Amino acid sequence: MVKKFRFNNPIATYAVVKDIECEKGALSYFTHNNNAFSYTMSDTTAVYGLGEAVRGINKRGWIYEGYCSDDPCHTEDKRSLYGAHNFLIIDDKNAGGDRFGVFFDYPTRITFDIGYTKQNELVVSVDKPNIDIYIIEGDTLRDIVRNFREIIGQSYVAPKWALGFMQSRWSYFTKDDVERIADSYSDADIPLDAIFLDIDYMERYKDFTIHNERFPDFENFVSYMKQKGVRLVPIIDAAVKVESGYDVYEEGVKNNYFCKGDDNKDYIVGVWPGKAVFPDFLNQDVAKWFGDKYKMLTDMGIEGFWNDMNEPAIFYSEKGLEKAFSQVDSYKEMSLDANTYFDCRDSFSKLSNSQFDYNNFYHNYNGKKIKHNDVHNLYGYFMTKSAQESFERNCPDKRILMFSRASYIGAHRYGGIWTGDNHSWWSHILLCLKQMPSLNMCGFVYSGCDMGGFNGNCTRDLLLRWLSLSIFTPLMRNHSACGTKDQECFAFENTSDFKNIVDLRYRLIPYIYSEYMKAVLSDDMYIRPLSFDYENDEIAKAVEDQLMVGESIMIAPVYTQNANGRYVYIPEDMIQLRLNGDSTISESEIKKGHHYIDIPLNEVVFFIKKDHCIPLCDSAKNIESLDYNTIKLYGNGKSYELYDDDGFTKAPDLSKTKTILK
Ligand code: MIG
Repeated sequence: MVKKFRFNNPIATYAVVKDIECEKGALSYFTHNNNAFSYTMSDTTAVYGLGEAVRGINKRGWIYEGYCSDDPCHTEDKRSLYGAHNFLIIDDKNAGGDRFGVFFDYPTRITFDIGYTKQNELVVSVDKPNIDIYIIEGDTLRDIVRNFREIIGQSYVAPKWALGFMQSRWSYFTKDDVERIADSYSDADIPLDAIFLDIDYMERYKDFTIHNERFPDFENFVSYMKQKGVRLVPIIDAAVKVESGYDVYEEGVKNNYFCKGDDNKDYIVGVWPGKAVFPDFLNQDVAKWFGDKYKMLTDMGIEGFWNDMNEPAIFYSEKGLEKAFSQVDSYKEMSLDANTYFDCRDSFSKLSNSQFDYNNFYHNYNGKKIKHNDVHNLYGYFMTKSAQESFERNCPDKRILMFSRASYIGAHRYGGIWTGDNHSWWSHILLCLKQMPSLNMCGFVYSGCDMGGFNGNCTRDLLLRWLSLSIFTPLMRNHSACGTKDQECFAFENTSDFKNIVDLRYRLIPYIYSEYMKAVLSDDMYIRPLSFDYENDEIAKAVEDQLMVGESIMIAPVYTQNANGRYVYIPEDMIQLRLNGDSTISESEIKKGHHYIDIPLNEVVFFIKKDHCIPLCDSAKNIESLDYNTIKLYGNGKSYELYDDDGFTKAPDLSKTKTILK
């Protein structure tokens, strides 16, 4: 069902874990010409996949790049975001055409022109044709995903508490700030499982340090907060501050653990801490060394991390800065014209994340000196791998939460991802909705976006609507940038409306955890486009703003300002569940077809498939306090297959699933 085609001499990525022999014949489906692989689509062909990307669930009509990019403005004109997820499904089966999946395993920039230059041409191109291409077949779209996921290995399993609601901000500066957030949630009676620590918990942005004035006696504070029911999740940045006396820096220098320039000296960049260096995560000794550093925090009771800035993000490099200063110097005495003025201005503004830098430092990968840009997409992936492998060694008895900003397929075995710096825009609720199923195809099941939006100011109505989507994503975290308006649920009027919806998340946990675990353990998708469940339904195929969540639920969130409801396509007779403003739930039948559904701001509506049932329990202050004895089944099915475990076990076992009858 999977065929592997090798072109020339690819650099190993370890994305695929299954041994597959290379085919001798010509590449299936595509024609190949130098650096380009082409496929002709028909008018009805749909193209799915690409994980974290802008635009539709059906990716046709734009040009994308697989190239990890630190880009804080996720508009439609962008070609790449933080992850490079080069898996596509091409589907024209209903019209008698092809249906297959294809994975382009390539560690640096790759371009997917999907009907952008020519409406019916799909052209995938690379700079150097050293590449492995996998063609994945299967009867159904879901089979194709399962067959693909089987070769890339089982997705990371998050601890159960990480399915709770989590609050973040850049930054909660002090321990008092953190405690105030927890207390305000508890005063508003809104459940909460974790609070995130952004870069300011560190001493001058140095990884694996704690700012002692802001967080005195950190270890006690971690356990004090855990007693309150809230876990703390610190950030770790990719770059290490250059500072004599700082152990991480000094050990790295001594052992040659940092990426080098072509002069074989440590390549110096500027990021949060000022001058900094990049641990060479591609080198196994470095990965082990850096991974073991997390132990300082896990020893203090920390059970989760988020890895940031690992595309890697670069503000400037010493070399780049030197160039910029001398360029600007040369403009000093000139009368700047249309060209020179903009060049002068860009000397600095184009310093960040530049090709100049990505081409100027090197890794020691499998014993070879390799230019960063040739393996660019592996950097964040190997950082996450280094962390997760250290947890296996140092915390073998429990699951540690780990999610990353940059990623490549393969990284899904070691952690989840969040979708980075979105905006508090209505259109970004919809963007998140479209990213989720595509990420599931690529193995990133534990994923979510910054609920409420990272950049910009969030309003009450936006957050309420965003919540109604995010209560269904495994990672459910409210996060926002420094300088933005307060975005915690209690920062807005009538917190009871927020409580009502967050409570629903907790009431749904028996279902969400069960479905999440079943998906992960059987290489399946937890969130799917409608077309994956209703393959022969041409209307469902075109729906881009509704999703299937787990085996039994369909959601249709509101994502427009001032709407009181929306049109929903019901692909078969279903049961409509409505969370009312007074936190009661009502059930009613709804027939196949198009319906306008009223959805007031403080209500949530979703749908249960015919002959299916879902379990809901009573809400509680956090995941650990949920009482499954309160489970009731909703829907018109007869039973539900519930998976549950202690939420920490490293050996989750689907055979423990039990049937609960209605
Ligand atoms: O350059 O750590 O995407 O979530 O709050 C910004 C500060 C660096 C980017 C992350 C964001 C985080 C922020 N970081």
